Amino acid sequence: MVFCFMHISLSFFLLEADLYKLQKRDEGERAVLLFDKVDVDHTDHLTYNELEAIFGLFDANNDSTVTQAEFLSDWTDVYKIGGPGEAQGLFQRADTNGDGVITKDDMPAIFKYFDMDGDHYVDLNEFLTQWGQLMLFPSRPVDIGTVHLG
Ligand SMILES: [Ca+2]
Ligand SMILES: [Ca+2]
Ligand SMILES: [Ca+2]
Repeated sequence: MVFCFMHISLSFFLLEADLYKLQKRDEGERAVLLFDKVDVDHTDHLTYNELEAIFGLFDANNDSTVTQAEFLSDWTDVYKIGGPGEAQGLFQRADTNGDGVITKDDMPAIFKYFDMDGDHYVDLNEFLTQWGQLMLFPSRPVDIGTVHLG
């Protein structure tokens, strides 16, 4: 009985560890997939409109406004990019004017963040570099208990 319990715990632990490794390994790949999804003309750089389309992916009801609930549910359930704490931190970063939603008004600052050399294109290197920075420092620590979905 005890052995059985230990075995189940160990299996669970290994599964968790595998999932964690998978997530870590796929982080860069996920970013590339996201990039490719919106780089519709396959020029390996994103224009302003193409970068904006990334945020369109999270606008579930197509009202041109990405709410925190839409962002969290797409981030964790639809695209399975990461966990809710990370998503909440990123949402706060992306809501550059702090009005509680991501809209076209936030895009100029977001584009400027990604376009490191200011040539009005976000190339794959810039995208991966800045995306990695966001993942390393997803905003200030957040209290997951304050996340209310739906
Ligand atoms: Ca929406
Ligand atoms: Ca905003
Ligand atoms: Ca650039």
